[in-house]
Amino acid sequence: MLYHLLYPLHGEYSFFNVFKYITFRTFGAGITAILVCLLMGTVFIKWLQKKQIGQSVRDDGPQSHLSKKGTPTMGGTLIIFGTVISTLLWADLENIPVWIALLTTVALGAVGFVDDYKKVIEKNSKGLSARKKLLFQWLIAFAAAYAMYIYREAPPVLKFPFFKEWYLDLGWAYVPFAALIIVGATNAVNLTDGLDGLAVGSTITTATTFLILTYCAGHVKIAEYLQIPHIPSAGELSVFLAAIAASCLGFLWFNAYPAQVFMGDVGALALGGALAVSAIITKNEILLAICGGIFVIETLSVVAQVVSFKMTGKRVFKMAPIHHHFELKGWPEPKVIVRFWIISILLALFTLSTLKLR
Ligand code: 57M
Repeated sequence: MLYHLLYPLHGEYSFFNVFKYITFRTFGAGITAILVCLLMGTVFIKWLQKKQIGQSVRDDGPQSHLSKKGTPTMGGTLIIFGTVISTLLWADLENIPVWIALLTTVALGAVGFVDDYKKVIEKNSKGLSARKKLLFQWLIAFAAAYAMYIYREAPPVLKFPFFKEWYLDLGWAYVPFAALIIVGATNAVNLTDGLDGLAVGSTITTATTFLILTYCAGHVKIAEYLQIPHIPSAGELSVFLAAIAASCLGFLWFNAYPAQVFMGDVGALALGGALAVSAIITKNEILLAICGGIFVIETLSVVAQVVSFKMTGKRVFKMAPIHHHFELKGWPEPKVIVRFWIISILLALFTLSTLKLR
């Protein structure tokens, strides 16, 4: 909004010329988002406690989690609020990718909100049935994928890191493929959100990496130099991703061990959607799997555990997702969290290195 209000005045007030620059507005969105979350966090948590919007903890999980019962949850609404406010304030609101990313994030967040609401407020432990939850996720994912197909600024191909000349022409199959990425990412973040700050920390490294990737993709000279697909409108996504990363950073202040609040499905589903759309628009689907490797490892650990148990009756891990396996091995929760963050940071650095290693 500020871009549309203030940039036109740069003739009279030359300072407002800065609103033309994505970098300036990216910093503005980041600062706004972290301030909104930090300033509203304490009040929001107190409100959640007053309304008794507390987490119920399953008794078949690690015993150390039983003490977490009653921790305020649905804190993800704060992340979404910080993201929406900052993006609407600082982004170019005529940019289609920003609207696709924002609406997908909010829509998936709404599915998570209903699930959380049923579980926590209506005390219905099942929440939204898995079938309904998946149906709404697929509907939103297909809508986002179709919008990205219609408004695409590059051929519907799957690009590969390192091998710039390789690509897989998906044609119309791009739509179901992109939808699969969105549904996969949203559930992967959801599964990962099982330790204090684990999911939000890994989202911060991934969103920050994609902030850089989207800026490069949107910059004609940088994209040409790095030999990556130039997606003219993608640069504006760095404003949205700064809002996401900074909102998560503000939320982490309260979600850090021992957590005062959990993000809930409202946050986990929203964040997965935000990362997936940003990756698809810049043709970095494979880089998302690398940079968001923690989310992939967590999901694969569940698949391996369930398949192994079904086929052999034996478990691969002490408990899945894999963060519980390390807890049951005796690692204190903070050690599991920080070590997973370290892996996330290393994967983010490796992802950025592929820009030059093409
Ligand atoms: C999402 N939710 C956390 C919190 C958070 C198929 C199976 C793998 C599904 C999986 C599952 O239920 N996943 C749901 C994970 C839950 O966190 C809430 O959920 C929101 C995210 N969606 O925001 O509101 C618990 O996680 C802990 N937590 C923290 N700090 C945080 O910042 O400590 C969350 C956020 C919270 C809290 O204890 O209550 C969760 O774990 O449910 N199931 C599982 O993950 C279960 N694994 C399992 O059943 N493994 C089996 C098979 C199915 C693979 C096996 O290994 O044989 C584990 N989770 C629980 N109990 N709760 C273990 C059993």
